[in-house]
Amino acid sequence: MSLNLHIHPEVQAALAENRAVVAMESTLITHGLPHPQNIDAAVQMETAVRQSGAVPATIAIIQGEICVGLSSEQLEYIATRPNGTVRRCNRRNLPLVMSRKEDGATTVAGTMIIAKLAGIEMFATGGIGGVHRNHPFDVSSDLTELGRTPVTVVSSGAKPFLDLPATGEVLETQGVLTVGYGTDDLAPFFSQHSGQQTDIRLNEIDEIAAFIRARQTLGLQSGTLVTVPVPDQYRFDYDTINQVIADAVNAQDEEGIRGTAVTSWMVRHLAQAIGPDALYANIMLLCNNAAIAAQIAVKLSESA
Ligand code: PSU
Ligand code: MN
Repeated sequence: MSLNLHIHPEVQAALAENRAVVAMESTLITHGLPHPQNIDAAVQMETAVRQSGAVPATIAIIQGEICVGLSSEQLEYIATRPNGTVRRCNRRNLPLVMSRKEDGATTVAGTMIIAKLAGIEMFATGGIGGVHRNHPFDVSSDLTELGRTPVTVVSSGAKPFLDLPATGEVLETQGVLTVGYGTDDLAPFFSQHSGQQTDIRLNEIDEIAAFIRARQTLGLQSGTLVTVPVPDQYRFDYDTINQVIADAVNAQDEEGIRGTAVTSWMVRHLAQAIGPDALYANIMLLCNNAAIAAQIAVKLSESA
């Protein structure tokens, strides 16, 4: 069986001409955001990528076929599947979704694998997975994927209900440089500061692109994490949000939510606890991250 990536013609043309492309994940669409805001968010992210001069490539598995860059019909399809019918895909179950011809949404880990196969360096999302609070052995495969797949993920750090110091330690072990774009902090999703430092603060897109080039030149198989704080006007007060999250983590433990169910449960729970502003901030930070990933992709394509 040879690999057949369905690369959207616009993405294919951009890659062939060495123009900037930005990959995006689909778990965000199927599991991270409610309908119909999930479609709006995906479209707005694609628009943000275009406005910064790059071509968007949202990645999903449709009936077992790997799609890199979705048509609006394909986006609508994946965004409207009934709950529980789309499998979240990372390294371990991507082949399963292909062999069973299922629909699959790629997590950060799954999207990185496919972006690499398609030749895409830059990838924009909201928050990566990490180490769960109180469950130090529940470590998202996003972190190990960053250690073994050379793709740059631009995100607002890790999802807010995770253990950020432990997440930083695992990334260090995995050989992943964490970059704060215009900040010293590993971004904590909804707020500006986390108290958890990145490895390096870089204020210029040029500097980030130069680092990625050097990593590529060395042929390293590890990726890079660029964290971007939520734009000022949408951020939440750090103490307030932390209290909401701490309560949510307790509720999760009390209800016995474990393992792969945690992320989806938390996202729903926090949306309820924080209210509509959380969803709005989430979409705004997604678009901001998409624009920054596109700017880096443009720089990289100029220096290629
Ligand atoms: N952000 C959200 N909702 C999500 C995710 C992120 O608001 O569902 C997804 C991302 O795709 C991320 C994944 O890669 O959760 C991590 O899940 P886990 O902890 O199960 O590895
Ligand atoms: Mn997990």
